[in-house]
Parts: sequence; C-alpha cells; structure tokens
Amino acid sequence: MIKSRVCVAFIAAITTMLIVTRPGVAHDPEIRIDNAWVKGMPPSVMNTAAYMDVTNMSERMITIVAAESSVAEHVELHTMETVDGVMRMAQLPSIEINPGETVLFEPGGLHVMLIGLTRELQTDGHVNISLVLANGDRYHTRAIVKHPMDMDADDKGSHKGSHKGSHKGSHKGSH
Ligand SMILES: [Cu+2]
Repeated sequence: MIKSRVCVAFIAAITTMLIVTRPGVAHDPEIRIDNAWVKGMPPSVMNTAAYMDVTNMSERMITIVAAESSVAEHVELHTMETVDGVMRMAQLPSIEINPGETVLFEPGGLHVMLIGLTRELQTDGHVNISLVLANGDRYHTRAIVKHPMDMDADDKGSHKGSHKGSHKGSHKGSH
C-alpha cells in the first residue's frame, strides 16, 4: 500500500518535471515567430518597436493578447493608423490570426511597442520577446537589434513624432 503510494508520487513528480522542463508550451506549437528584430535607438531614446512574422500553425484562430520583454517597463501591441491624414500609433487589445495565416509586424504597421527601455540596446545584440496567447501560452523569440541607420528605406521614420514626440530625433545623430 505504502509502496504503491510512493510509486504514484514518484510518477507524479516525473510527470511534473517533464511538463516543467518543456519550454513554454506543453503541446504542438500553435504559432511560429520568424525574422524578429528591434529598431535600435540612440541611448537618449527610451522607446522602440519590435517587428516579426507570426504564423498560425494550428487549425483554429489564435489570439495574441499581450507581449512581454525584460528590456522594457511596458510592452504593448500597437498598430499604425491614419487620423485626419496624420499617421499615429494606436494600442490594440489583441491580434487575431486565422489558421495558416502569417501576420507581419513591420514598420508602418503592427509592432510590439517597447516603452521605457531598461537597458541600452546594442546593435546586433538580442532582445527576448514573448507573445502571450489567449489560452495563456507564451512563445519566445530572440529579436536582433538593428542599427538606427540600417532600417529599410520604406520606413522613412513613420514613428517620428508619435507617442508625444518620444521618437523625435531617432533618426538624428548617426554613430
Ligand atoms: Cu507603437
């Protein structure tokens, strides 16, 4: 009797270990994150944005409800919208992705907003970013930091002046 109880406890412990040691998610991955990168900023700029491709690998719609990163005090899901001819950022409560669909987080569109950077981002360094799904699963990615002058030509500083001017000067002063 005691023996079988010990055995059950042992199996339970092993099972717990297996679940805990699996990184993040205990079933087939629902999303895949590719090409993650962060816009590098001069040290004086406290906010920046991260971009990536997110593919829904599952057969049902998934919902991203939050993003997390240790390099910023606040992390938000943002998009760009045009109001009265002026492009500005808007926070999104969630982002839905249909089965098989890839949603692009890219300059001028969806982005993960990193607000209040807690450390300086080194060009070619990495930033850990997690996406949180509605079911509580977290998916981690390592985003590479691009130099501020190294951005795609089509970016054209679309963030400039938004967020109450916090991005102002982000394209000034190349190193
Ligand atoms: Cu933003």
